[in-house]
Amino acid sequence: MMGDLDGETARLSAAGPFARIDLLGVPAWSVTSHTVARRLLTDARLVKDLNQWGLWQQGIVTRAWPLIGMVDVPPSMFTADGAEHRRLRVKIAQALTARRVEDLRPVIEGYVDRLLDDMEAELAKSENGVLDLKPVFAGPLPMAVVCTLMGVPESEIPRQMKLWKAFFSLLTPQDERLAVMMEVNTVFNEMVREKKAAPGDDLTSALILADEGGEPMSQEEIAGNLQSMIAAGHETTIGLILNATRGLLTHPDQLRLVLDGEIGWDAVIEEALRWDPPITHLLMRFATEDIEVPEADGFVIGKGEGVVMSYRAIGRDTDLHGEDANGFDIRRATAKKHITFGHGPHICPGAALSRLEAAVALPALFARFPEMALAVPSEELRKLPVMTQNDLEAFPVRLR
Ligand code: STR
Repeated sequence: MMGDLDGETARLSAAGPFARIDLLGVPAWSVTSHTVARRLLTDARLVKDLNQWGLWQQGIVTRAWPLIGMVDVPPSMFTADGAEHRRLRVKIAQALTARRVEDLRPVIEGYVDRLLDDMEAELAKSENGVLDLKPVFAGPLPMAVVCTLMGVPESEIPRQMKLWKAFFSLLTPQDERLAVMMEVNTVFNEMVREKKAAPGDDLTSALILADEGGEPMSQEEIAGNLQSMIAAGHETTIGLILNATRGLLTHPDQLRLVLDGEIGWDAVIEEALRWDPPITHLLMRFATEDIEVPEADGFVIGKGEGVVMSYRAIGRDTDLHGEDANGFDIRRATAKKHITFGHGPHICPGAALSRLEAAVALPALFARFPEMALAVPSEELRKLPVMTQNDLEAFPVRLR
């Protein structure tokens, strides 16, 4: 299922707005239609609360399931519904302001320049002018940025990289994955305690302080939010930077338009988000009652069933994007209608930061290495063995 992503997306879309899927032995519905997804993402009968899942209630899904880390996680904005969810999101909105994101611009520029300098140095040593863009550029940037934002010390970065890699990989033995989840939770609970004692100018401290007014967040909820944000804030943006770069390198005519200033980087970023989203499938929501979906000819999601948002298929919905939805086209008029960041109450709170990182990183990369080209055919780029995320094993490029 995972090797051939285009094939998987095409098969799902061909099955209709709802595709019956098998998630490593567990059945669920995959939503592939833009309209149906938008409708369901604002339907209060479809919830994040794991206890509403029939297969979980019956003990058929347990902690032994390899994807359990996507649904059975500490309480946070990601797992909450309704009024509880609003209580948590208000605190996030108070802490992760547009201002705090914009203040990161010089930080991002600094990291990008440093990574590009290091790449030049590497290149001088290399014989063939080929480097893997992932470990030297796309990989380190988002983790460095999200750690700066959250006030996670730089010394912690290598461990976080290692933990999340193991968390997402399907090759990780399950007992190890469960240990990783515990370790992550311990780290963030510890960090909340430390920042409470000695607050800094960072998001973690702002979250703790946002706690002062209104109904407070528990220590566990603050830690849960932090680990959600570090997971979401690094894995996904790596995918955005690499997938956008891939789109441009495989469409040199479009790259030309961008480098000549005829089309803006924002158009590149939005089309990349639509065409090859960093998230393939978002797990999971559960129906608290039978839900009839008029937009899908009256299809009924049964009470207790699980629903997955298949954002890659949704981005290629031909009803919205036309018959050439599989193609990368930065001139596409419908590109910015994509819902790759979700829709409704759970819409990604980090979207602006992710767009900012891509908007700084991509032009700087192409300005420094205008002759950059893929060093292997695009079809040979291998996906990581991860079911839900769309991230590559390696991204070899010839820089000169
Ligand atoms: C990872 C494990 C954890 O401790 C908490 C979360 C909640 C947020 C999740 C995150 C997860 C996995 C990656 C997600 C993120 C929200 C957005 C991100 C799903 C389950 C995406 O990949 C879009």
